[in-house]
Amino acid sequence: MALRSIRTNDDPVLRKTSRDVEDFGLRTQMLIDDMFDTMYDAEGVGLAAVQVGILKKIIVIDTGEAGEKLVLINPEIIRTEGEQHTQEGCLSLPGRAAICNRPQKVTVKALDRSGNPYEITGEGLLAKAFCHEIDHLYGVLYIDKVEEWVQR
Ligand code: GNR
Ligand code: NI
Repeated sequence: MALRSIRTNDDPVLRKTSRDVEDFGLRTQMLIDDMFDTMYDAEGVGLAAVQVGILKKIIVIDTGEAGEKLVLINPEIIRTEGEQHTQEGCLSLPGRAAICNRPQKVTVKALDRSGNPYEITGEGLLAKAFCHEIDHLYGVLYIDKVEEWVQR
């Protein structure tokens, strides 16, 4: 169990583009484990490596569905459907929340933690998490897409 510190607010790393992962060795495995530890400790539903200062295209997600502990490496959105206008927050932007427009259903193509390709479709919160985390890989934050700020 190892926690890494989450980069916040105007930390410039949050605006950078992450690089493709080509190595699935021990350093990458350790980073993924630390990302899960850090995400659960912070009570988030997702985390991108850039949020712990590592510019690699690695995402972990757990929205609380049974058995769901997702690792998405070099992910790409290949299909979307519908819209949802729902609340969003970010561990890197504490104390704020806003309504954003995201697709209701999203299919992503990615590599798992062993480097094997797979596809996954999510709806609702999972679809929103896919979009939010993939945005992080390109330096995009939800505050760039706010429809309405939520008072909190
Ligand atoms: O924990 C998180 N919750 C959340 C809620 C609505 C939309 C997106 C998210 S992701 C966020 C964790 C985070 O900042 N991941 O990058
Ligand atoms: Ni975030």
